[in-house]
Amino acid sequence: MEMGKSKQDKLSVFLSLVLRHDPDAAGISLDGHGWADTQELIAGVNASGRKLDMEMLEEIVRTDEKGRYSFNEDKTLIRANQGHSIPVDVELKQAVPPEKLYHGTASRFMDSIKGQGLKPMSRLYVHLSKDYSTAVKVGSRHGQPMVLEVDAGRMARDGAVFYLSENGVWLTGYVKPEYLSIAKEG
Ligand code: HQG
Repeated sequence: MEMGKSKQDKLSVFLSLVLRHDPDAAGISLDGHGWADTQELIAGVNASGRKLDMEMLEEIVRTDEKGRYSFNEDKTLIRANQGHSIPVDVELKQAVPPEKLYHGTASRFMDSIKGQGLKPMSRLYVHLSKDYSTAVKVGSRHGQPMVLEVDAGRMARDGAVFYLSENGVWLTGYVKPEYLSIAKEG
């Protein structure tokens, strides 16, 4: 069945909620690695009053603009690749970061960030992007965007651990203020 783009976006927002933050919203649970049973998820989404079948779900996983979701090999399980607030281990791969990474935030958070550094807030990790333009988009979700440059290379040499998610988001536990500066546009 063909899905309109906006219908697909709405479903994807709900899937993000269920697979990252609140599986109970679809009456399901996730295992320790963040996996949901695909058929249970489909049934749960339908029971919540939304329409979803396997074909639609496959289309969402295949075409999601950020590659947010993955199936296991035989598609019996599905999970979000990153972004969780509930404590699951999605088997993130540790990786050596580039010298500079970027974090998009809103100007109203800047004073607090300057004082406290970047904290994961409600999520498991601080989310970082490899390019400035992605960070602008992330920041715009919260208000007047502000982009911070993170001295990731130096952080890593100082012992910080970084992960690269399946969909290309860089993650780390916390960024001290000493590694942060205001990014120059580019
Ligand atoms: C801010 C989206 C005050 C932080 C995006 C951010 C991303 C502080 C907000 C992913 C702070 C948390 C994650 C401090 C951090 N004081 N504010 N000390 N430390 N903050 O949504 O990074 O579309 O949890 O700057 O593309 O905005 O969902 O994190 O503004 O990859 O797939 O606290 O979500 O992806 O906000 O976004 P969030 P985020 P999806």
